[in-house]
Amino acid sequence: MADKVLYTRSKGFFPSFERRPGPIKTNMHYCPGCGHGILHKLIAEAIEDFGIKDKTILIAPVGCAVFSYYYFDCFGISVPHGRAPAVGTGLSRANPENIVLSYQGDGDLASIGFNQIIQAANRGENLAVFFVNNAIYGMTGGQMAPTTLPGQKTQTSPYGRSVSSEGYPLKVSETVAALDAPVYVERVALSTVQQIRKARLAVRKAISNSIERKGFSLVECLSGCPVNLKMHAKEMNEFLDNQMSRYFPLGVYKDIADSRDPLVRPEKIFDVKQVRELLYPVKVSDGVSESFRNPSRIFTTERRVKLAGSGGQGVLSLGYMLATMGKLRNFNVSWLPSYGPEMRGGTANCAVVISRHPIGSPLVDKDCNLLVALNQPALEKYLPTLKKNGILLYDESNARCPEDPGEERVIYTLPASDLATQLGDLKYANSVLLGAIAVMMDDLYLDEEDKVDFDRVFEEAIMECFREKETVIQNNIKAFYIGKENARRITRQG
Ligand SMILES: Cc1ncc(C[n+]2csc(CCOP(=O)(O)OP(=O)(O)O)c2C)c(N)n1
Ligand code: SF4
Ligand SMILES: [Mg+2]
Repeated sequence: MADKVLYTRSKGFFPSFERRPGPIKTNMHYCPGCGHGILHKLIAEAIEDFGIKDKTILIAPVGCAVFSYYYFDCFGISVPHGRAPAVGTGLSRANPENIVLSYQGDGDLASIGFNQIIQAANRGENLAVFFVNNAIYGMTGGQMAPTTLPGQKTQTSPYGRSVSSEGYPLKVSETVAALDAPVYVERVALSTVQQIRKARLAVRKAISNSIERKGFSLVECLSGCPVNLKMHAKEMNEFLDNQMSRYFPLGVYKDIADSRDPLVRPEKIFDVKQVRELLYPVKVSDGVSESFRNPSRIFTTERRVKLAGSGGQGVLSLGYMLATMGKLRNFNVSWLPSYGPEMRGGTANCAVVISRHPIGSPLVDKDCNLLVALNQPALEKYLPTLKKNGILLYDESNARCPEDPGEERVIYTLPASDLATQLGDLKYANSVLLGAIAVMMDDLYLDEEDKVDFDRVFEEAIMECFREKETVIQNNIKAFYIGKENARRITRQG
């Protein structure tokens, strides 16, 4: 009698899996008894049975489920912690044919990404969300999660979660179901066979809602993390079915999909002209024509500038002054500061783009035309991003001229910090460097008529940036002219 194969690998999975690297060659990425494996199987089978492999995008979170991309044979994308609802929104709106599955842990969805999921649910995005609630941060070794039970011991709550200190566990299904937009919310448990069968139906219901474009569905899965909870399989199931289910009752919290019509979103716009008209209500020139608001011949092509140094050196204001100049002379400009810990004495940088045309990207990570380096680390880090024939301007009080500056670079320098200190305050170093930028522009870009105008525009930019602080304005203008007097072009390679 021929063997009858009852269970086999779902075609929603790859034909073969990479094993987890390490000494034990048979290990998978998930620990034995982990709930993620069970949910993976339920989703993979649904993908196969619905025949949607070619239009399904599974968003892998930060957390143990990031390993999903080793297993699922559909489209996949990894996103930053908690950001699956935002990325999912983009994926589903850009192409409503996409079936977008947002797979998230409790740390990912209920902690760092809680606002994201609530907003996406409230907008009724066409997403099927699978929320794995294992009451702990599994991947990072068992820290307390927003869903950790009262009294539950974790690495970061060794005496048990105290509700008077850490508050109560977040009830995600109840919260999402209370919103108007979501169409389906159910909480299931990945424990006994009976519960897993219910989970299987819930997974299918959420995916079928997505296929029918009914909007937002969420399936919360109470799931085991036996390794971090230090339980064997039987204990783990008992924990899920008795303790977790008592706090997080299982069941359907909302199911109104049948009463909703399929979502209709605004029509997609692929026409470039139409997009431009919407994005740029003020008409800007498509090319360098007589009608351009700045009739001068300067900057016929886009100028991309990187300014970098240490926090506190005025790098961001220097970039801002430069962008203001462009703005004052009717160019399109962008100024992109890099904030964050860098503001506290580390490195600081910003990017400025000045263009006659609409600016595509404000990032200046490569093909930089001008690098202004206020210290040595900034010079070394960003020199490789400078274009061939690009211009380097550096503060020689803090940085050395590179021995090999690369292909045909034009180099300007001056001791900006020393000159500023002589002027009474190191913080004027940025305006001293602005003076050096003026020299560089005089040499390379400006004709006689423009030169006079540009001194004026530098002054106007300083005035606009330090508005109403008369002494500061005067000192910065003074610093600007000191920079102009002292800047020198030192070499041109090649
Ligand atoms: C922005 C950011 N913050 C913190 C981390 C560290 N981190 C990695 S996984 C994780 C928690 C994951 O827990 P959960 O979402 O519950 O997934 P599980 O592993 O339990 O399935 C954290 C905090 C990170 N990778 N990125
Ligand atoms: S640490 Fe926990 S959640 Fe992560 S794979 Fe292991 S059992 Fe699963
Ligand atoms: Mg977790």
